Amino acid sequence: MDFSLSEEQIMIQEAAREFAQNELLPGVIERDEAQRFPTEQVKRMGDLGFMGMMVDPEYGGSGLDTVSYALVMEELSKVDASASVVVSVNNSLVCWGLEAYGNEQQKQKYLKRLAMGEIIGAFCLSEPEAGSDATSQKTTALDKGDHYILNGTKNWITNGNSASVYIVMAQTDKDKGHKGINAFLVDKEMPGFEIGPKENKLGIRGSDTHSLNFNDVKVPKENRIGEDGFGFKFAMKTLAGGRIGIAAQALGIAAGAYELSKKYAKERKAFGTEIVNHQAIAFKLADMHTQIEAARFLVYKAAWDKDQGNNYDLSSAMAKLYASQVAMDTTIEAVQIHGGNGFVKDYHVERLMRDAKITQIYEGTSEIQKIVISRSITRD
Ligand code: COS
Repeated sequence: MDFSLSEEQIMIQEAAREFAQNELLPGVIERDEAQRFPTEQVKRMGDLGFMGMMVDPEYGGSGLDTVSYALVMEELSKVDASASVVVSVNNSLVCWGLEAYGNEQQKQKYLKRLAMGEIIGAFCLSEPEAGSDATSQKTTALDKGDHYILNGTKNWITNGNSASVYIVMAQTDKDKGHKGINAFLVDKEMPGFEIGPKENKLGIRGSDTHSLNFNDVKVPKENRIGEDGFGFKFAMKTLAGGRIGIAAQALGIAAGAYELSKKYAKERKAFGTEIVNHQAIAFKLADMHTQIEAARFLVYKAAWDKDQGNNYDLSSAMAKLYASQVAMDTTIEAVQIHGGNGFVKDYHVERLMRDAKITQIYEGTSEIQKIVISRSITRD
């Protein structure tokens, strides 16, 4: 067993840390307040190779492993989870799904530009009545020979307006249940495709989350991913990898809040000494550090499983379940350690606390992760 990172992984981790400090930190509070998408920062992350980290260089990607991707997600999320979710969706849900299951023509047309960060993508599974219950897709895709006609609504779509290409799951044959679902590549310009209102959110306010409407959108058959009826499996396989990205995001949020708290505790004085000298504070830091380290091992193990070609449904679900709980617990304690200062925007921890909550909800709620875990461990 070897817990050390390779030289290349350490270099990538440092590059992400530096970028987060120098280019994400300035303006992060204002972007959160104004719900402003980090357009310039996303462009820079494309230049740094963060938008298509695991994609083969043949398709414009960085050709890196999943552990490197998790390290980058962790570092970015310590500072700005609104920017890191853009990275996560583009890498795990869009680029990975397309590279793994798209055909050559689709990869040439979409993957290269996505992986280089020239355009960004969105993944559209959730609906007003199909969040956790993802097989209940109401969006329809009627087969019309050489094309499909899409109708319906998608909800809570990350990169909702900033994306150029959307992977959309829709029901083609209702009688076949989940085996009648397909996944499609939909261009923003396709007639009948409408971006709905932007959501006003508790956290990750810099990311743009929208509902989407499809009104008789004509999608050529060549834009279907995989065989007829592969859409639900496609979504599940893709989400399993996505959960590693979100688990790493949760880990980063927790680690960011912990680092700020440790620094603050060494500076802030109360009762004649730095507050770190009071056990009430020091023990909180001890718990945070221990829980973060445990979350880190689960996240890296899930990433490693994926890199080894092992099944990672279980490890990614455990990593997301645990890391998101640690993110929530740690950020609440971080606000407590900061006291009155923790409750105001300038100290960052209240934002990290708000951002932590979504990691227990998107890409499968904690309750869904428990379904995946319990089914997996009781299968035999
Ligand atoms: N990989 C491949 N196939 C998978 C899979 C996975 N990780 N998970 C499920 N499937 C397959 C099953 O094998 C089944 O196919 P078969 O009938 O051919 O065996 C099919 O998908 C349906 O699975 P299941 O019967 O388990 O469906 P359920 O309705 O019970 O739901 C859960 C399964 C709950 C796991 C699924 O609906 C889910 O993950 N929901 C959450 C969705 C989500 O993350 N939403 C967030 C949207 S993105 S922000």
